[in-house]
Amino acid sequence: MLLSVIIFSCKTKTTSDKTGSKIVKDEWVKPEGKGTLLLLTDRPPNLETPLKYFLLDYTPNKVFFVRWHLAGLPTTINADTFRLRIGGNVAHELALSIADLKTKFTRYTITALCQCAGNSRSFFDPRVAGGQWKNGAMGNAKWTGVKLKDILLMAGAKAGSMEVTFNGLDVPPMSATPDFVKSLAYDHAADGEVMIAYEMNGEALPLLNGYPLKLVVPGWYATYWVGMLNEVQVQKDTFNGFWMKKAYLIPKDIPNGNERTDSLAAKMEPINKMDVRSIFVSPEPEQVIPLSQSYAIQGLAFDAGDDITKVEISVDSGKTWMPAKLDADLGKYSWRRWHYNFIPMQKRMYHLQVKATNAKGQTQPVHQWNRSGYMHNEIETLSLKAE
Ligand SMILES: Nc1nc2c(c(=O)[nH]1)N[C@H]1C(S)=C(S)[C@@H](COP(=O)(O)O)O[C@H]1N2
Ligand SMILES: [Mo]
Repeated sequence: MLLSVIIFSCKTKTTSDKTGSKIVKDEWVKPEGKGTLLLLTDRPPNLETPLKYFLLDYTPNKVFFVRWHLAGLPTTINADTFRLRIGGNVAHELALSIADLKTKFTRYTITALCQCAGNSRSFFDPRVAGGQWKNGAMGNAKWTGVKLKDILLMAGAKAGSMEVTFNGLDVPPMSATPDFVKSLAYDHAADGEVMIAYEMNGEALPLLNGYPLKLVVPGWYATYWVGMLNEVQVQKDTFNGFWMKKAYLIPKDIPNGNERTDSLAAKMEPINKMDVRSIFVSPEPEQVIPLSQSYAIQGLAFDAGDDITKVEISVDSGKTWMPAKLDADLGKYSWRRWHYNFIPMQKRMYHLQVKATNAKGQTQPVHQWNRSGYMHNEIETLSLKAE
């Protein structure tokens, strides 16, 4: 299997609006084995899913977003010689082939949303450095593979182990950048939900999404979903790697990871569960909708798996809220589609807002910000013209 990111439009197209200010147009790419995606960076590949695909329950593999930190990605992976190695604080080290995973363990499938911690970073005010994602750094899929718990059992993970670490085949291009290694608390890793997927949506994973194996951590931000996973180490003690202790930190114990530009949080902790969010998917901003007719506004709501109970729409800047209809429930770790039949009665601009609430009563803030641009979940506004 070969990897090559072919950019068919790599010029940044700029035009000017009436005021003369520069408008940067989207750039598109079609890497080998994938569909057309929005380009953020090509080395390493960081590619965003176009919003229109979020009208589907599951995000097709071909247009599933792509996010890598290190430019050293293997361009070929031999499925026959590939081994997943399990070691560290275990009774028996294992080297499992893909065939071993498929035949020696119980097959397990779960639907779960994979959302980058930095999804929607471009909407932070003030702006935050990092990948300027819109809402497309996420996707919903059916993941099939093996429960990590079953693998830890076969390896005879020793009692009292503190954590489990995960490493993939990608390597730093320069020795200055630390290798991408993530960790989970041992009890979390062995909870029977965390799994190693060899299929997404019933097919092998695309190379750019972590072929042949990806760790799936339902409800947690995608930074933990280590792709091209080839090494699992059971750790006796706490793991102190760069990607756990220096990167991917959020303000500690503060709802929605919120902090203020003029008083940054004093204590930080590793990012973990996804916060509650809802977004608009259709129509797209500034679209014209017909007057005095019912128009279906559609979107998505999701959280860490605590059950979205309510999605509400406001057309008066949040003074009053009306319930949207929740569509099919695809599982607690899935996103939930919703729709709202909107009948605009006046010829004017409407500013719709959407807000989700979960079974724990957690909901979305009016304003949210943090220094790293993570967990974006402030209430979204969609401006539409009725005529
Ligand atoms: N090996 C490896 N796994 C990784 C990463 C990485 O850089 N290397 N990035 C993580 C991050 S931050 C995200 S958002 C998801 C993205 O998964 P995708 O590329 O399949 O969309 O992969 C995660 N797993
Ligand atoms: Mo991410």
